[in-house]
Amino acid sequence: MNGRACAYVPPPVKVLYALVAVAVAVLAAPAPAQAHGAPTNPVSRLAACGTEGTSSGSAACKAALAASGRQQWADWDNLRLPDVAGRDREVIPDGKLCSAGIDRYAGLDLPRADWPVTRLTSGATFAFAYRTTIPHEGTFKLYVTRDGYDPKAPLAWSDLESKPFLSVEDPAVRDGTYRMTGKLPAGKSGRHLIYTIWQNSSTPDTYYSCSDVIFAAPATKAPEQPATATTTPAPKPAVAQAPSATEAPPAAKANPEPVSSTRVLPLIGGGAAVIVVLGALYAILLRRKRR
Ligand SMILES: [Cu+2]
Repeated sequence: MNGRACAYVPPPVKVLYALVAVAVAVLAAPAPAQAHGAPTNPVSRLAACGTEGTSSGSAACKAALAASGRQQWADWDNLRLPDVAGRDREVIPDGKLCSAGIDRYAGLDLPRADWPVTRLTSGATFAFAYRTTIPHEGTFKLYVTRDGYDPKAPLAWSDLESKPFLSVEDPAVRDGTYRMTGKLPAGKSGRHLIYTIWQNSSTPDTYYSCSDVIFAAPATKAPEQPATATTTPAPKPAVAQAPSATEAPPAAKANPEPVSSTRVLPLIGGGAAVIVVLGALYAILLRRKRR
């Protein structure tokens, strides 16, 4: 061998170099955000159609999965783009707002009027819920579609009102869900879409979600109308229960499970027992006084 042999690197050392190079590349790359989240009340298309939603069998979800070339959406919490930094309208083209232009979610952009829908009361105070699998810091901005919105036309940026009707920075997380209380847009009726943008401050990501809703006019009678939503089945009865549909009403926030009548009854029974005992004590006291 001649002098050039000194450049020869024995195979085990080459492997070591390669491993070091890979390790450096991995460490140098920005850490990808772990999971993530999606609106569950009003439920987003992806949360409703995903593996943790209960609408994946609906016609809309089936069509959306097919159009995305997917069997299922286990990654229902992962609709995000890096480094948008508030330039949403520049980065995401019209017609692709619901997928944020990401191919594996493309079917979410299908213009149809039978997406799983949440019924809301226009102008009411509402407890918005955004499930989080791993929390991030950031700001949620919720936009509603303008009057005259057509669910059967591709959704364009110009279909949204220019300003969010709700903007919340770092809301509290309870039971794995961001909770935001706010006023629903007033003067809305019929089918609309709520577009949620969650721009992280603790990661480079922004999350995008489309939630289909139907606004009812506020009831003129019925004071104390609770600001709850019912996620109704889109086309068929067995379909559209979102994760949110199982959430307890605001009065029972401490309890993540629905308060069933079988659990309420013992409470009532206990209350009755207390009243009986108090009544008996009172009767005894009265008797003593009379003596
Ligand atoms: Cu994440």
